[in-house]
Amino acid sequence: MRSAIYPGSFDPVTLGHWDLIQRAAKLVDRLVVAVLHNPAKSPAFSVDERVAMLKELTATLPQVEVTTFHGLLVDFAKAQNAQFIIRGVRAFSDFEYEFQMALMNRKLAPELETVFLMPKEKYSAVSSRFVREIGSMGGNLSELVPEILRTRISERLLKG
Ligand code: COD
Repeated sequence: MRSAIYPGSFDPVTLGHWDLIQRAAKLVDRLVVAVLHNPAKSPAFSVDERVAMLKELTATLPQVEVTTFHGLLVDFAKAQNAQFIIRGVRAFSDFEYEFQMALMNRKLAPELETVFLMPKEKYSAVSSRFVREIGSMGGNLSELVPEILRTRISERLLKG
């Protein structure tokens, strides 16, 4: 069985993440979307909120599971019997960070392969950071987050 982990902060999930999830789900038998639980950070959305949104979004994809992880990604991937880590590259600016992370993860676990996917061009400028900023100022999120989650994300960001 081909299994992959798509790890991230997903704070909150965007149309860019969703594009990647759908692409990755076509490549493997099992895709685990894994939300980092990092108590040292103060995310805009709690881990439970992020997991709930991802579960709702991926409900129509039976090969997708949503869960949380803490600690090293490679340890989690091994515990899940995954062979692949999915990461996204939007633009050249992502490349250095993603490249370093992939090489470091390879040092830690050579048997795990990082697979990079590109989103549709129209999502290449979409990021959770912009969603948080625009949403907290009441801006339109229709081009940035999945429609089924839009109201929830907008209302939550406006409330702060
Ligand atoms: N189009 C395409 N890809 C996108 C888009 C978009 N519009 N938006 C985001 N992505 C990609 C990102 O490039 C990334 O690859 C992925 O989606 C997730 O993005 P984020 O921003 O939600 O998540 P990150 O990048 O903050 O996640 C970082 C991790 C949690 C994966 C990382 O910190 C980690 O693995 N932590 C665990 C500790 C560990 O193992 N550390 C050692 C690492 S070497």
